[in-house]
Amino acid sequence: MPDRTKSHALFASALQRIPGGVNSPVRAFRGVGGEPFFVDHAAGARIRDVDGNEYIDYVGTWGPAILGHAPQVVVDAVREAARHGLSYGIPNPLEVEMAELICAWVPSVEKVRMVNSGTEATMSCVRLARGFTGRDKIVKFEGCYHGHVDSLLVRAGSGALTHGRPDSAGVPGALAELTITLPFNDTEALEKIFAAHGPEIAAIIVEPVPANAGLIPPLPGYLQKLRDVCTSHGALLIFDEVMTGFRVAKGGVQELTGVMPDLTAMGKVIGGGLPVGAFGGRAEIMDHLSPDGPVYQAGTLSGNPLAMAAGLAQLRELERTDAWAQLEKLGAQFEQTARAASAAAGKNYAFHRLGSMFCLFFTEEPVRNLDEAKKSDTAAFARFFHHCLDRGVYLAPSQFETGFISTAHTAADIARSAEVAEEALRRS
Ligand code: HOZ
Repeated sequence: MPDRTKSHALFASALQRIPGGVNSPVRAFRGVGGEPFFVDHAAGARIRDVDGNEYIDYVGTWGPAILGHAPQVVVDAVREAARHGLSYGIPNPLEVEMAELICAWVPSVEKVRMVNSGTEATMSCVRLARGFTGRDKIVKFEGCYHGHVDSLLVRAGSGALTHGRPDSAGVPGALAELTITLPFNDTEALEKIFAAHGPEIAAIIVEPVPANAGLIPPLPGYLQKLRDVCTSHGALLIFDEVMTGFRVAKGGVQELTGVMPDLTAMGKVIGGGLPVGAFGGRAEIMDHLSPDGPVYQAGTLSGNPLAMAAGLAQLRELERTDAWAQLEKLGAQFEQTARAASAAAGKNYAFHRLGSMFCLFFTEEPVRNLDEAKKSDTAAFARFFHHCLDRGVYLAPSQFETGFISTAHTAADIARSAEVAEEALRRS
């Protein structure tokens, strides 16, 4: 096992002053046991800890690092923007550029507002949907995670699921009661709930490809079904494309499937590694926002010039290099080697991939929803995770997360990772 003395000491200090020693629970390694490492440096596909251990990184800061860590073009853009000032609290030209780019790329978005995180984006979508429709109930899906929004921390995925708290304490029962949860990919359950509560439902919010209970593709026609149900009952369809947006295609899942939501929440890749989110949709709905409309939403740092510069630089680089084609190629190689490694280790585990996003479920049964994802052998996953980490391959520290490939990963990185994974699978 690599020496992680300095990380251990830092974690001991962190535990004294930061709850759980981390600023976001998924970093705490509770789903796999042990302690997180502390980062000294990250560049390209590699991350180095404070003890000098180096890892091929498939977490990519949970999605944003699509060009790898600290791409020169983004670092240069941030440096240049900083020469002009750090925050203005009054409009700057980069906000207009970003809004125009988003509206050009994301098919359903006619107007957009910038925020500082994916959580703010989904929270604002929910409030806007309620304000626009005059209805209170929201439908979400078991295992979908939309950030730590009160109304959405009900049967939630990601860290809430990993740590066994899908329903957070501190969310008033009266609010949670307005959130209806359904199993993903279950058309019958969907129809039943709309038959019973249709006129009260403001919106369905969904990750069009759920990526916070592992990665779970929608069954053919399911997203269109969500669209149709919303349309016929006067509810809005909200796509949470915080993880998939700008990653699986220039215009996200909506571009790939042709299914158009009314509102879209965005984040991660859009910020180039700085704290950025956005939400947008049909102009008629977005115009309900203050100062034009009655739905209030605001932010001191929203549209921050450094964040806009970083995001624009990253998005333009993706377009310039047609990165999505490269990511698909790398993803296909990753899938082929991962499946081969799994078979060689005598495990016929479910492997899901969408472009550069992937998940290996430690179950040989099909995974179409949260209950099926939970059949995974999480103890075997934990052994697998640590074996990989100790040999220099860093995967998300939970079975219920998704891995990310960046354009900085090479064929050699992927081949090496597959070797490590095969050995880890044999032992797990
Ligand atoms: N949304 C991220 C992946 N599930 C996790 C980010 C976090 O909670 O820190």
